[in-house]
Order: sequence, then structure tokens, then C-alpha cells
Amino acid sequence: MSELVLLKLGGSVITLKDRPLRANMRAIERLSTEISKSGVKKLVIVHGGGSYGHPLAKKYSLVEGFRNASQLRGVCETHLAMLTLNRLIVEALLERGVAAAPVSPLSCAVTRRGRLVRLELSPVKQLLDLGVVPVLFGDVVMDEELGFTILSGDQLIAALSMELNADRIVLGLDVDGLCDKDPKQHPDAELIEEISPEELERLLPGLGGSGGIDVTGGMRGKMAEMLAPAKRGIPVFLVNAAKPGLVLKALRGESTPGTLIACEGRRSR
Ligand code: IP8
Repeated sequence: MSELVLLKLGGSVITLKDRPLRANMRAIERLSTEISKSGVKKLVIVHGGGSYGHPLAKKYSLVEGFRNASQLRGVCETHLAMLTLNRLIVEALLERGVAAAPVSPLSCAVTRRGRLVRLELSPVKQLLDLGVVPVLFGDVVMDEELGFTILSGDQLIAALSMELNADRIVLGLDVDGLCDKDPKQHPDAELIEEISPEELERLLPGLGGSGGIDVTGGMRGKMAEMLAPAKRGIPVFLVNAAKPGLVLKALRGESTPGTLIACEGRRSR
């Protein structure tokens, strides 16, 4: 049986974060080439929102849920912007011979107070069985209590990894991995090469939260989402996707600079 790998493409890598609705096509094309060369047979991709999702989600206060009808346009605009970014990624993959299909979380996920309570995964499973790469994304979703909210790609990939019994998660970020302190505030922060989920939990309060346009929690939010899969024995590898070749190596399971979150005994890269 081929191993199942889940890959997150961070929004800050695939978009130009300070320029609303601008994709980083050079990065998308390079990463699509790396994915096509990786030889991974069973792959699910989840991408972030970057400058397509976050500025609109912030403008219309979508995380907080329904307050007034003027936000409804924002729900639609945000989803449409995410579909546009998703299409650019899927097209780049198809051009490189990767059979990839868009899967929209708005149509298969429901949250309650921001946490996933339902996820219809039969289409994703069937795509995988056929050898197609489902490409999902952080999205605006319907919420049972709030009306709507933003589901981060990180919460989604964590849930997918557990529902699909993934063998590992690769998180492609715009930084080298996890540092022992917030590197934006502490220039002496050092990269952590390996960490257990229990040690990570202890570090969480000191990690950087949301900054700039990010509405979904920054590094602290990201790491909090990774605790559950890591505790279940799914290794999570953080790698700098802005540096050419590292995602390719991580997908192949080759040794590469980054941070591995894994229980003792699962610490092979
Ligand atoms: O970039 C958020 O997903 P993330 C998506 O993975 C939107 O946090 C629509 C802001």
C-alpha cells in the first residue's frame, strides 16, 4: 500500500502577502514541479489563503460570524477569491502531469463555533483511490452557531490526516521551521529540529500569534492544530517551502532542514 502524505502549501508562500489578490506564480509553478517529481502516489494538498483569503476575511469580519447582512457579500467574495487561487494551483499541477482536482471546503465542511463538526470525505477518498490529488484550501464555511466563519487550512489538514489515517503531514511554510522563541521578537531564537507533541504543548504559549493580515492564528494557531495528529502518531514535518527543493525532499521523506513533530519512536525523517 502506498503511503498517504498530506501537504500544506502556506498562503505566504503561494501569494504575495502584502498585495491583495496577487499570486506568487513563480512559487506555485516551482512547487508544482517539485510535487510532480516527488513520486508520491497518494497525496492530498491543502493550501492557505494568503493575500486572497485573509484581507477579505478581515474586511468583512468573517471569523466572528454573522452580525449583519453587509457581510454576506464578503462570504461570497472570499470564497470566490479562494476558488481563483485554487484554480491557479490546480492548473499548474495539471500542466505538469499531476491529475489534481479542486475540492471546496464550503461544500463539504461544517463547523460549530469555529471547530469542524462535519466533513464529507467520500469524494476525497474516491479521488485518492483513483490516483487523483484532491486540492482543498482554507475557506469560508457554514457554522452551526455563528452562521459562517473561516476554517483555516491548518485545522482542515489536521482533521483530514486523522480521518484519512495519513502516514505523515508536510507543512510548507515561509520560515525554516519552529523556533524555541518567537524569532520576530527574539533574534537569538534557535530552530528546533525535533520535538515531541508534549514538549510542543509546553512551548505553545510563547509562540507568535496572529500578525499582519493573518486572521487564523499565526504560528501558535498552526502548532495548536498539529498537536492532535502528532499525539495520534502522525509525524508532522515543517519545512521552508519558499526555498527551492525542500518540499520535494520532504515529500520523498529525505533528510532536509526543518522541524519534525513526532512522538518518541516515530522520529525518522
Ligand atoms: O491561510 C484561511 O486559511 P489559512 C483561509 O490556512 C481564508 O489560515 C479564507 C482566510
